Amino acid sequence: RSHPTSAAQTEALDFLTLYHAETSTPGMRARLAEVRRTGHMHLSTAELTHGARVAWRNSTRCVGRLPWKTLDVRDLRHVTEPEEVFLHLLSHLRGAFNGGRIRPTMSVFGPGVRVHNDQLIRYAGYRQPDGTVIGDPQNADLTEHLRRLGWAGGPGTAFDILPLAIEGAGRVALFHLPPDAAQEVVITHPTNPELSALGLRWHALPVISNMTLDIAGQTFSCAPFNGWYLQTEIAARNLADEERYNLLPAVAAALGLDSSSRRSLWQDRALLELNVAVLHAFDQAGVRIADHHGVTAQFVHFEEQERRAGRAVRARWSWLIPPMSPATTPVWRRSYRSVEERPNFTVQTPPWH
Ligand code: HEM
Ligand code: NRG
Repeated sequence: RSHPTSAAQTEALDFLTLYHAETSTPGMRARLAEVRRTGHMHLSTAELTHGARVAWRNSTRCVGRLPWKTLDVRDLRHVTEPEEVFLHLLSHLRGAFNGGRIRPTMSVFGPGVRVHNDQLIRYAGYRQPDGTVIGDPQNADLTEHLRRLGWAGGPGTAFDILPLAIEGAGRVALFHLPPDAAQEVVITHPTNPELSALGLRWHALPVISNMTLDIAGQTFSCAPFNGWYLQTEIAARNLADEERYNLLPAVAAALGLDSSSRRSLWQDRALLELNVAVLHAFDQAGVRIADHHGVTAQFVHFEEQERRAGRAVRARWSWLIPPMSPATTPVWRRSYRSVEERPNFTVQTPPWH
């Protein structure tokens, strides 16, 4: 006989229906009956894999969703000890980097596991007595949290890679990334040696590690994932924002621009050349990176593909438009409904809150 259906069970049955319909896997009736009869469900690796891909497909803030079916999912739900988690994160980083031919990858760990860092590769932000920050100001709270957990601090450059705080089996432990796992690209400009001499760099992989994956009513608190960067993320925000690296004045000086009048548009010129430099440097290094014209054109293809599959595309327009020249991209003239569907990801509250 069947148990009464709870909200969690409805989620489970809905997901199994979607899984069998979208993957043409036989045996749906038996699987649904089994879950109804036993009242719980263990996701198979195939179900977990499809669920993770659909979570990416449903990510309303992601403009890079066209290749959602190619996500490589590593089923590590049996792994809960921090030392073991770390070793698997190293193999994730190496396999995803893949010599620069980046592979979208996700690792799903067992219950109770959590990474305190919001991304696997992040730069320290050291608060100074005068209120300024050396490094990435966005990571100042994380940096202080890691210090409280026992980290002695790094050499003090603007680009010190932070250790990882991994929680699992009821403990928190710190781990240091070897250079080959935390690949970086030195930012050079194709024609301006002064800009190249600024000593800028960025990490090759964005590996988001502070989002909970929700599939079929089950949550996975450690499921770090990566694709490749879009150059505006690095050049128009991380290096340019006043409350991040705030480098537009230094870039303008390197370009010899007159920054005494805002109406010379020196900020816009500096921004443009910094974006040119990031694309040039990643291309030279053979590390995959998207540009905002290509990725938005791909997003339009994604919309067409989804329409052909009979699905509605949900999106947040304000996240899809790039932070430079947005009106030159096809997304500018389109509009979207921002409904959150499941499977999906949700942001965790930082452990120091
Ligand atoms: C957000 C691009 C792969 C899930 C974003 C954003 C960009 C982007 C530009 C906005 C980030 C921001 O404004 O801070 C890309 C590109 C990818 C890619 C070029 C290359 C393959 C992925 C993958 C996943 C994913 C593999 C998950 C499996 C998300 C999510 C967000 C997001 C959940 C929202 C993050 C947040 O709330 O901070 N993506 N993405 N993306 N992407 Fe993607
Ligand atoms: N803006 C953030 C990264 C957010 C996600 N972006 C991606 N995701 N490209 C930054 O570090 O600049 N991805 O999975 O590829």
